[in-house]
Amino acid sequence: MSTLIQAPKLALFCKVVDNFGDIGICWRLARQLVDEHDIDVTLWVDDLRSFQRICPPLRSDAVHQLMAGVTVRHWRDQEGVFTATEVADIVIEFFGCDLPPGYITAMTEKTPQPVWINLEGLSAEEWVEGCHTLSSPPRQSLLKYFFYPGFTSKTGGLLREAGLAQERRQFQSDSLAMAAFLASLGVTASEMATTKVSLFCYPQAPVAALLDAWQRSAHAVTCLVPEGVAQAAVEAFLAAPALPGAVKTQGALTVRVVPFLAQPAYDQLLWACDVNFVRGEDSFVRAQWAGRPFIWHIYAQDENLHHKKLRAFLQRYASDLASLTSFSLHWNEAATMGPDTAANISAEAVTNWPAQWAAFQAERGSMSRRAVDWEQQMAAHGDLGGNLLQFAAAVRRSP
Ligand code: TRH
Repeated sequence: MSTLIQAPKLALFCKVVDNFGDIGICWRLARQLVDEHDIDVTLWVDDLRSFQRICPPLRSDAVHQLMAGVTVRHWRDQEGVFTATEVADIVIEFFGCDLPPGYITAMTEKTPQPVWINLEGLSAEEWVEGCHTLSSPPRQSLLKYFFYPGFTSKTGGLLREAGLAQERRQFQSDSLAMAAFLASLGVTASEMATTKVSLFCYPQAPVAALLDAWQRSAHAVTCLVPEGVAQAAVEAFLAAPALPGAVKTQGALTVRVVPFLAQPAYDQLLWACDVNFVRGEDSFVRAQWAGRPFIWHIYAQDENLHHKKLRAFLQRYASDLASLTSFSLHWNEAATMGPDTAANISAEAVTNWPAQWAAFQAERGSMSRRAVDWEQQMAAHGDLGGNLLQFAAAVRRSP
């Protein structure tokens, strides 16, 4: 329980731009604030169907529901009149989503005024440190603060539950539990003995070329892919619909489609696999808590801005891991023409994927050691939820 703030109310506003990361992050943060800090959290979210994919017990037709101690409100429009008493003590807008104007007006009427925070996206770039906790000019007498997750002590840190490392270590040291989990996804005993890879990426990833390389790999690979991920390439390999349970072995590769999992089970998938392909923001961070080598498919931005972000992360994480850097750059089609060029040509056309995979496999031991060091290094910065509450408490105390 936080000693800095006495059970405050916190409202978290989430607009789902696309996919699952927006709600994935907000849901994780909301639960942690309830579980570990005893905060009274209301999560406003505009897309309950996407939410339900990562949290199956959620009702997608409920305007108002309680889930895991979090009040979930369906944020249907920008209309609505709110009173000051309905306004939370801490108001978080995720990724700069526009709060309902009526809510902002009510925020101005509340005494003391709430702490208003814009929770930003994750980046390893250096400028983040300079912008973290800055405020914008007052709007209707309210200041809004920008809070940046990040990888250094001058940022807000990363989302990480207090008991996570222990839970993961326990799971990974219990071979029966891991085998039971994999078996529940249909993984056979012989597949368990192979290099198990989970695959989560955007549709443009060069999956077909990698599947081809794995077929020719010296060691057997089992690729576990949640339903709906890399669908075109997976269906081409399977020559069948990519539905849960679909499986095919060709050469050294078995591809097995697993259900799209609830968020906690997805963590277990990352813990149970030897290598994880992740994407976006939340699965990318979860892979960092899995203690396993991982490859990040970054969310694409205009003018290849994401290549800069990818390089910034690799610089921090993998400066001494050549094969990880090379594989990651090729996977993101960022390898060919040097930094920041718009004229990037398709990496799929030029990448020698069998050689990339062989080099990656050879360096896996160093990557696993790096994963352990990195986790400790990141833990020293605290965690995003705790840091956010400390910051809010400091703002409330300031004159
Ligand atoms: O789904 P993402 O691509 O999400 C986002 C959004 O696109 C967002 O707009 C963008 O800003 C952000 O990426 C960078 O990837 P992400 O962030 O990894 O979120 C996926 C969530 O889905 C994460 O919480 C894990 C969860 N998940 C499951 O719960 N079960 C599964 O089977 C899988 C594959 C993922």
